[in-house]
Amino acid sequence: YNAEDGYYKTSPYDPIKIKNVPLHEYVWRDFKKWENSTAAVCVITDRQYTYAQLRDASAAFAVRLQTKFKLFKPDILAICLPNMPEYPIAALGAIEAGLAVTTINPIYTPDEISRQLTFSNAKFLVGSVPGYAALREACQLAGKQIPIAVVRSSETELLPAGAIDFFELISTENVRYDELCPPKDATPDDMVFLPFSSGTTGLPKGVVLSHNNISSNCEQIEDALPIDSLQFQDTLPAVLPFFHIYGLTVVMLSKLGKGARLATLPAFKPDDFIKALDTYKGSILNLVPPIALFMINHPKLTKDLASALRVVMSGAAPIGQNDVERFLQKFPNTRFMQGYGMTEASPVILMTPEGNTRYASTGVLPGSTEAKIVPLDATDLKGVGARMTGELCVRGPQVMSGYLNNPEANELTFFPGKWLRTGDVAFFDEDGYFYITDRMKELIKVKGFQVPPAELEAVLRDHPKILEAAVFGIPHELNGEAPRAIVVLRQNETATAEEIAAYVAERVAHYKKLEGGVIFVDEVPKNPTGKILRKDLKEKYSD
Ligand code: AYL
Repeated sequence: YNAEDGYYKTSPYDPIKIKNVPLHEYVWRDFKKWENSTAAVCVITDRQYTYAQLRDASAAFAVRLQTKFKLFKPDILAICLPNMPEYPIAALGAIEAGLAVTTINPIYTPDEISRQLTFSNAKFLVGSVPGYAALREACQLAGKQIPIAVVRSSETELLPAGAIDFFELISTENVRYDELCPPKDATPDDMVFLPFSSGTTGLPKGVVLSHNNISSNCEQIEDALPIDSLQFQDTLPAVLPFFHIYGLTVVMLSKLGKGARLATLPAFKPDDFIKALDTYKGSILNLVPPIALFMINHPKLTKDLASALRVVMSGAAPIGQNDVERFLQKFPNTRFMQGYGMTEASPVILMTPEGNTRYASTGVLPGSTEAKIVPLDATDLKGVGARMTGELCVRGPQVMSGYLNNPEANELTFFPGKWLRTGDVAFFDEDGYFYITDRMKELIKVKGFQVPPAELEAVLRDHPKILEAAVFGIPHELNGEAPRAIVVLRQNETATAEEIAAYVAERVAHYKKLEGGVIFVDEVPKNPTGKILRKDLKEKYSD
């Protein structure tokens, strides 16, 4: 307790050490220990890289970004790739060249991609062969001429016309490593990643994460993991997309720092996923609740098939306590952990500790992290004590400096004293375990992915027949939530729900579809200043 903050919680762990080194150096810090072991293998094609190969390829890419393309700090490189072994080469190579990386969802439509290219002002793109046409179209929409390097999934796959061969850029032949110029005036507080998140309100915004933000979070994760839960050459089926902060930090960067073997999957497909557990002997697994449900319910995926699996960690969306119990009944030799966090915090804010059995809790604060619970109707910003609910606010070395070029959003997102507002409702118990009970922000989560209502509302408003629209989430058994729209048509217009849903589906990535349906109404409930009353929406139109 203190006079300014009221009650607040500190971490049960020792403080972490801030590393103050560039992120690629941090990730490669112990690389000698496992240089000849596999760093990443593709579950579909079996192509693979050892740690030495991965590191050399990244360095070669860094050299060529600088010498061939004249890219230097503070330029931004965009990666729009499904998970594959080359993903970390592109990311860590760009970072070694002194660039920052913005990560784009590879299933985005050209329109969605073009918006992120515009916001981030990216100067170089790395994409896949199947994704190349969409990238070209996105560049056109954004009015940009950006070089596009394309990763072929094999030496025999053809390079599309106009694309640069990524394999040439990472070739270690004839590369002069001494030509690499370390970025001038670099500091570990410089931006290293620019993922996008809608935060508590509005459209997606660029989240500025620094070298120290990410390496701190990796340290925090590592300290909070039970001793035997991450061993050298543990295999991690990497099915959570690397473009999202969960896949990026928790799966890719933190595990490459520890000598794990990433078994990459470009998408979630039942047979490939089972192959990663069975043939590739997946031993630790980060997942989102729908994948846990899949594992519980799929008859082919037996305990014996997953016999190598020691640790499972779920995050990015709530999972029911009974689902955790059902999971453990089917896979009794697997430890089940949970994590909670957000893009704005690199992402981990809470993790269940060693030996946890409180399955309704998302855990305790990792090292050097503090939290307070601010009552929703508070006039001051003082934290309340155990078992009182309110908005969870956090601070720590993993928290972003802010959104890129967006002082208004930053003003809304931080309380004085650098407290990040999570927009989640929570309480902590007597032992410092936190429980997330609700989400007060407008964000919808489908399979752990962000679906910002404001984005769908903008798409709907562009429809010639629509006057006004509002979007909110309704519960969905498998995906967690589904977006539902209420729509006001223009005078004398008629439309069907299917027609509106199809219009949206054409323009957004498939998980953002109006799976929760479309309801026609006479007006959208708003407050006197014209803000949509989202609580009313949920109450009135959720049935
Ligand atoms: P973003 N339980 C309930 N809600 C959650 C949880 C959880 N375990 N984790 C995330 N959320 C919701 O930026 C919550 O509303 O980051 C939060 O504000 O896409 C929002 O999702 C943030 O969404 C891990 C593994 C953290 C994953 C993550 C979350 C990354 C998602 C720690 O170990």
